Amino acid sequence: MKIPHLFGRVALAAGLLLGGLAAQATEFRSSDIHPEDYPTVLAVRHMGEALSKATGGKHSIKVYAKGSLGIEKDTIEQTKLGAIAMTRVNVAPMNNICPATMVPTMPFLFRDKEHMRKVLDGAIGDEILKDCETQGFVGLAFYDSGARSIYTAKRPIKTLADVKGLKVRVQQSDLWVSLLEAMGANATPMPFGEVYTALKTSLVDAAENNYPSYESSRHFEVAKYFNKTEHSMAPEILLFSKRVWDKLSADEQKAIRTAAKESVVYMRKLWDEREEKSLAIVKAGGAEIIEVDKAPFKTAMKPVYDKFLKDPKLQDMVKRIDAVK
Ligand code: GTR
Repeated sequence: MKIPHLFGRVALAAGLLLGGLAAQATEFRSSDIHPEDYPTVLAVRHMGEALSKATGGKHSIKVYAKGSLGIEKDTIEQTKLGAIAMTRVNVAPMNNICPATMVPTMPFLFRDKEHMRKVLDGAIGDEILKDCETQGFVGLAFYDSGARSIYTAKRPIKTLADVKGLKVRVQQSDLWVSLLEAMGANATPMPFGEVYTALKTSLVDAAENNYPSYESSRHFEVAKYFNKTEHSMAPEILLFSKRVWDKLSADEQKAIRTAAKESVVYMRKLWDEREEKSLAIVKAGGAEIIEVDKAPFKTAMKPVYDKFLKDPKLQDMVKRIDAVK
């Protein structure tokens, strides 16, 4: 083939670069329950921009924030069906679907934020993401979700005995129900969007979350004792529909994976800033931050490990996570 002038050559090069990409331009829909300024929403937007750049404007992502596409359980289902391309959820509602996601949910598993990031960035993180594939999801990345602590409406928690009999809202996951039951609580699963009213009307006595969610949801207005149990660092997960994925070319898939991984770096910066900012906001709003002796809580978690990590592969994963220095 004869290429007459420079413009032709450049066009050909660009064509080869995008050669694998499907002819159809697509705006992938992605869901999130959090508001527009939440780190997860901003990170997926950032990913969309990177994807758009990498594909010469052909592919982009539109983030539907504030739960406009539904609660996490439903958006997971819609993603599986291919009705929406992507969803950003916590690993918790994936626990019943994809067993490996139970591992990073486990109580007191990660020593700290650095340990968690190192594990999830490495081969173990990839194994967990891959485990979701058999269930119709391509796991693209994990995002930070900090440490979750129990916040209470009427009285603080200082010891494990203080949790006994408390009605605590949990995420929609069997593991989460057991986790709070093992602390002696009465666990009540419900979608995140219902928690404010549930706390306000005393349908529940408590809930548990990280600082940014405690702040952005205004839960601190109705449950002012933030008791630092820091019982789980269950991360966020970014899932792509396998149905949609399988229709894409290898180049497109690569562009999506790369943009997702890049967004993790961006997200972590936003997350660290937001944790600090949220803490300041809730304190100014009257929240009391309470130190808790965590040792008895840790001991109480043994039945949760016994019940949910029966599979030797998952037990081995926990050991490998412990060994990551
Ligand atoms: C938040 C998380 C959400 C959701 C929520 C909840 O920290 O970002 O995806 O899991 O907690 O408690 O339902």
